[in-house]
Amino acid sequence: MDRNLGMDFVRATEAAALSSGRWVGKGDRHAVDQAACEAMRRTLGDIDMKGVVVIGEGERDEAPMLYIGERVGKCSPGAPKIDIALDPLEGTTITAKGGPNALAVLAIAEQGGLLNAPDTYMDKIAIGPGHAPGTVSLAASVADNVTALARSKGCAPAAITACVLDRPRHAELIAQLRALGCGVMLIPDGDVAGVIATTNPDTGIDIYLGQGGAPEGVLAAAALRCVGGQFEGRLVFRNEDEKARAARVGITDLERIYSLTDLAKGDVIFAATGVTDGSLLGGVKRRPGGRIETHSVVMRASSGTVRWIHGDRLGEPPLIAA
Ligand code: FBP
Repeated sequence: MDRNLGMDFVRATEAAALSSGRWVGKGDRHAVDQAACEAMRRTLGDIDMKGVVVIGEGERDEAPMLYIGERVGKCSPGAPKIDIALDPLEGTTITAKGGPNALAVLAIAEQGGLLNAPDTYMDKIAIGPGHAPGTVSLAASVADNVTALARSKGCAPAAITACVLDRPRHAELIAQLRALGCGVMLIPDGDVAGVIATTNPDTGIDIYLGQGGAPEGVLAAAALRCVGGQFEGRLVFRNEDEKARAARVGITDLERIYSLTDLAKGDVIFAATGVTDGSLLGGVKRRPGGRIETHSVVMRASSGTVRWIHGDRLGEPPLIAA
């Protein structure tokens, strides 16, 4: 990518956040998701690129827009070919309930740079930067990973705090962590923010563990490619239909453990805008007098640049029906 497209793409996450931000706490999952999708799609259409959605709202027959394989952008001659992984609203339920850590998020790479992950679960493990390569791995036990991380941090295993999605499937994992004396921060949703939280000492989160969406795994890996840290993912298949989804995107090794660069390689750009307040970004704030504040971040792997953008606009963007 010769041109830094980051600022173009952060406009797309900002548009999605502004639109879905109108629906925070209103209990309507469908409306909030639709508002985010429509706004992101419209903004992507204004970017001069030949874009292909490789991770999106679902397969073509199940998603009306931003489906896997959809072509987006102005597509003028000579425009760069870009693969896009997106989630216009990461945390639909959170937003509908007015909870924390909902994000509009996307990652881009040159053609072939992002794993075309099927819509299945993924086992994930992530830690922040500053540790020897391979400090943690999905191939190791929970106890070995926590012990290795504690050794690298120069603390006791009991001083480690893990972030885990609050789901019944994680009961055994949580019990193992608590048996080691670890703190367990349970999040209701939003594991992209949970993974990225490991890179920010202010969050107090040392390690992310557990099963979440595979598409969200690719998005989180793209962010870690830019800011540093370690991540591994392994797809989880619950039935034959999910295996068929993997086959359709060319995945044959169903046991494979994916490294950070297997998931997001080359010159990756990651952009996100907060919808509700969270550990990564503040949410959309509509102020008296018609001012609207947004908080975004855009990062690029090749330069290591991280730009924090505090947006302040007067007046609403055009209303998109939801
Ligand atoms: P949505 O944006 O689709 O609501 O996803 C939120 C999320 O919590 C992700 O962050 C996470 O990866 C996934 O759902 C976990 O799935 P499940 O809710 O089925 O456990």
